[in-house]
Amino acid sequence: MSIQVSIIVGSTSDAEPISGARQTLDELGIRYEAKVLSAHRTPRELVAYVNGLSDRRIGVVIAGAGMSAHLAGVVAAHTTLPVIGVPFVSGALQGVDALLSTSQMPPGVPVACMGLGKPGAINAAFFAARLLALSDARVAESLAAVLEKRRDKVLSATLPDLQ
Ligand code: RP5
Repeated sequence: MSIQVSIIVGSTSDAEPISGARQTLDELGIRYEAKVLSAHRTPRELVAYVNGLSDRRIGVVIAGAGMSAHLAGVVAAHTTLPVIGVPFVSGALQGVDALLSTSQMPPGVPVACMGLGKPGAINAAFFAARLLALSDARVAESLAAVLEKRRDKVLSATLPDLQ
């Protein structure tokens, strides 16, 4: 099974929130590689890595960053692969800055912006699975199985007794 998703984060300090995407891709049986590359601190290395992605048959990029968060936008500017951006909570503005810069891309350079932090990272993995499932029956089956498990969990849940 080949690597289908590239995950890029701007810093090692993003390890906790992006773990949501990694765990979910593991659960879905989708192989990925994870890189730390920054739009600001390692711009040349980021672009060199992104330029090599489509030749490697990688289908989707998940890019997560906090603060002014130009990562997903810069990735989208250098590839025509679908790019899913995840804004992380950090710094004085607690993610509002990252949310706005990830979502407000100019026309022609789309980034699919998820919600903030770990829940957004989990949804990034599910969104990547939906994209891959369009042309990969194995991913479609595994996505359906994971969603069915989650459905069963909700249906078998009960509220705790009142104290
Ligand atoms: C962004 O700035 C990173 O993605 C991270 O979320 C934030 C802070 O980075 P560090 O200063 O912790 O490396 O580029």
